[in-house]
Amino acid sequence: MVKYSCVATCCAMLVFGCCSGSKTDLTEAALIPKPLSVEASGEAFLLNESTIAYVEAGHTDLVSVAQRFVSQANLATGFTNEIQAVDEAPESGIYFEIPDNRRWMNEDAYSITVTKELITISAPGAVGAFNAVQTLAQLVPFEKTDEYIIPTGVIGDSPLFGWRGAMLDVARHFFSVEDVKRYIDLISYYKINKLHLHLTDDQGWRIEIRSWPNLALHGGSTEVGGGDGGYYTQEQYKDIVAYAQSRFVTIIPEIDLPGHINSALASYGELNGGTIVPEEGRVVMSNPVLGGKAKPTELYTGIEVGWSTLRLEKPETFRFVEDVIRELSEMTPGPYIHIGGDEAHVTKKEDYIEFINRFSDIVKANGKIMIGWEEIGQASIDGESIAQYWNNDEYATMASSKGAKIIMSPAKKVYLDMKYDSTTELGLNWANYVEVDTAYLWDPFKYAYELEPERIVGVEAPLWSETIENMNDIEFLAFPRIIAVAEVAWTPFESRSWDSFNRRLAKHGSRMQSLGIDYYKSPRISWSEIK
Ligand code: TNX
Repeated sequence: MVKYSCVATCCAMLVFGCCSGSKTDLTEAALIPKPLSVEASGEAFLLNESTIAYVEAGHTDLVSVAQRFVSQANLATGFTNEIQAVDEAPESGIYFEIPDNRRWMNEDAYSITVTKELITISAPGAVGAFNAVQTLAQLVPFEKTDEYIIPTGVIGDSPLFGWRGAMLDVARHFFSVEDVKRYIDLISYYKINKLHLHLTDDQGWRIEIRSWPNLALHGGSTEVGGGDGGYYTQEQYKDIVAYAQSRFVTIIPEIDLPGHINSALASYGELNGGTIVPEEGRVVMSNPVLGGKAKPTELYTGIEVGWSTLRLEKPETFRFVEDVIRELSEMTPGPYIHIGGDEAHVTKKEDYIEFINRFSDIVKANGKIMIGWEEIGQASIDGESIAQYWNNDEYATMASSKGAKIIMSPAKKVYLDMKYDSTTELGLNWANYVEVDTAYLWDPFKYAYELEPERIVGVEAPLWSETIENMNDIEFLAFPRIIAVAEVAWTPFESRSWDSFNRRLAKHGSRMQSLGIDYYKSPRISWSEIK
């Protein structure tokens, strides 16, 4: 009897202990991506309406980071916390500092120290402080509650990769400035810091180029399925870039060359290098051999790939490329220009190599770093260029052996346009079905064995838009897989486990719901365990 009641009491204590304790146990917090180190001290900091966010005086860039915390926490709490600059650490509240006596692993690193009275966010600069804000925002309970308890302890954090990317294809279907901004918000919550915009493809040209106005006006006038399409004016593009910058996200613009180019060939026939119309199987070539009137192609609204090409031998082609890269470089403060380079199946191999070599010179002349899909490994690229692995080990290995850096976007793992399983309505499945665990369970350094690990600079998850038309579709295919990829890019493989990720992601279900994210309720995640 005695024995029994003891067991019962102990069980009750364990259960009670676990649940009341978990709120004040920092190591139990569902943080994604998983930080480098978390130590708990078992007490509670109470966030309320009168909590003040202090910023170390003299660091104006920290003020906007503190503002981001206040507005993100507001989504959960409804509070409008005040921000003040101070000369030294306060006794209570939230304090943002850039200490000059500490060494950091990189600019993304940060630490958060939570005591009962004070939360101190330390970082080498605004980027690290912004990352800290994303972690802290995940510590603020998302469900409405009387007490916003933040567990005490210390988090020390730094990412595996500086390149934690997402790609959005705005060419196959066009997405509004508002949609792109929302995507930036959602990915930045998970510390993704690069947004690659696939701005042009056979079906649409989505960026205003003032020296070649017909590209956007005509080339942007439709999309897959024959809808209205659209394009960003230069002002709108700059607005997207500035919005991204305020979330510490770098925009990487892609102009896909020399294939995937029909929207330009339909706008300016003189660029046409002999394009095979997919449905009809006939070759359309403008300016055949000895002159003749330039003949633009028809606009295209299907989803075949690899059938269009620029014309190498015409001077107009490089005038076009120079003008486009120049205008794009002028409106892009970030250091990168992506020139595509994929699936140029109707470009002769020697022409392809010459194209890429010349693009590389043009990008460099504009002071930018060239990125291209893995196929650019065939050209004379060097250590300054970046190749984006997607499907072919051989091309990527050629790039890495020439010294190029590599971004890992294996289609079988991180293509967000792949169906989750055979029942998923949206998406394609040419590479794989990609469930959440498939997107999570891989090591970027070991995925392609021939690649030299030291060349790998990051991970990026592309979302191609052949089958998606609106923001809900984007969210359904991206979430929650993009969250898995965010952790793959931030946390070393050895420190990750599917069970832990599954448990933490389950708790992000209510958070995604509150943010209005139309996410896929994967049966592989234990959503029912949400407390
Ligand atoms: C391959 S990945 C492509 C895209 C398609 C995608 C569809 C790559 C560099 N090219 O043109 O949209 O597959 O999954």
